[in-house]
Amino acid sequence: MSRLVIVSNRVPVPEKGGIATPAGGLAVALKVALEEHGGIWMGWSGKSSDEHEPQPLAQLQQGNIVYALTDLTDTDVEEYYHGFANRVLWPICHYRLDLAEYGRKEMAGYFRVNRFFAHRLAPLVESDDVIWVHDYHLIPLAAELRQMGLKNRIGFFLHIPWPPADVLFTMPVHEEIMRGLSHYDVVGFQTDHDLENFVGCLRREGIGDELGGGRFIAYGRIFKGGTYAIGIETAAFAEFAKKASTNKTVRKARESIEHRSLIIGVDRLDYSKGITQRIDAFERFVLANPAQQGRVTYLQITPKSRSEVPEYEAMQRTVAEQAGRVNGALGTVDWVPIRYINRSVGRHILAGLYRLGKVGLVTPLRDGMNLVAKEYVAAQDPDDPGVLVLSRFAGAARELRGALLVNPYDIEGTANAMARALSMPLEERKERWKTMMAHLLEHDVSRWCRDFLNDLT
Ligand code: ADQ
Repeated sequence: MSRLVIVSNRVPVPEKGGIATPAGGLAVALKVALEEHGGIWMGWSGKSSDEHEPQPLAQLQQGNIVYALTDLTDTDVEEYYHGFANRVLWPICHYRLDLAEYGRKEMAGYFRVNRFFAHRLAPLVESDDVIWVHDYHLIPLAAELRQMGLKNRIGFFLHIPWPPADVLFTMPVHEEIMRGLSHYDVVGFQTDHDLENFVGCLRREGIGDELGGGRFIAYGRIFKGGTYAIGIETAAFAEFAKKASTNKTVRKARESIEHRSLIIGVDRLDYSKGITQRIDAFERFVLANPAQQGRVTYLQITPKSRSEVPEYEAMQRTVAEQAGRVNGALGTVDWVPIRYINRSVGRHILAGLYRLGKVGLVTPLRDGMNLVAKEYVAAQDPDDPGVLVLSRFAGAARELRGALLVNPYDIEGTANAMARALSMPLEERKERWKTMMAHLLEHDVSRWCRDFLNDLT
């Protein structure tokens, strides 16, 4: 394969000695692919100013990889990033049309910034480079690059869900979004449900159809559409978790839990993650199982995300108040039922904490994949694995058949699953874990990357 050009909204620029933390498997896998082929990783620098003309593209060379970062103007960030990407596409793709806020300015800003990205990227691209665009911020990028005459292979991968036609079509510019996708050579989704929804969108308004063999036609263009479930760096993460048991923070956590069983939840603070429903379910579980009072600790680690957005600030307060209320109602002088932590923790510590958890609670209302579910499984002790309680609305539920699947809207059902998980016999836990781990080892993030690039090239 010739050079690879990756484009994503944000870029994990390496710090001295490695990639900036927190470095998820995704950053690592893409960096490996870039090192193999040489190339460019382009995106927003995260900086903005009130200047009309942003600074020239900053380029940082590391071995055979160039990191190319562009600043944006304050207006761009407000309209493209906060406005359209996060207040329209994010809620719509998570089936929350009640939360979508349409504004003509924001929609125009989204397409304008994509055009701007294309103009900054095009001069760096050579004719046989392969371009891989990531996620919902950049759907119209291929159309803009084609407009400028680029004939390169261009692929797109959507990390979040793709909604059904009735949800997508509430968005005034859905037609432009669908048209934008048709300019790629490969359009990748996380699961078969997302792909089905996409086909439904094509057919509903007679925009296009499936041609068979994974090929699609829309707006007169033929492209490939497929599912590429993203994975984690399974073997490395398992090793991480094993070693983390000697880590000071992990040891302290283990000691502080004492004889209690640990239930663990780890999520970015976002309404899609179902955190308030989960706390309700935990409260229900404790009330319905008096024998568990004082014998279980629920640790919820939730770093702030997008904290500059007022809705997220409000969400943070709501969750903190809710955890406080449950602790006040159920706690005793020597037992705090919920420990709520509002910050990011290092990956090795996270791995160690997952391993301490008898139950991993991953109950998003809707999620493209959910890597936490996969990390929890990979971190378990094979001789005494914990149980994954997983929302059926996470993409990961299509693969992790050994999990206890729940409907996160059904508070009582989720509470019952917690009780079942905590009382599950060792043999059953091992059996369930083994099937999930075997799957994750085979379908890790490197394979995801290879599969997508094979189809694209
Ligand atoms: P996210 O919505 O961010 O990703 P997820 O897949 O769970 O969701 O990934 C979160 C990552 O952040 C995990 O690797 C996790 O370890 C890490 N993380 C979470 N809380 C942390 C904390 N407190 N400290 C440190 N690290 C923490 C989007 C989509 C998902 C999709 C991914 C990848 O929304 O559905 O799975 O992209 O495609």
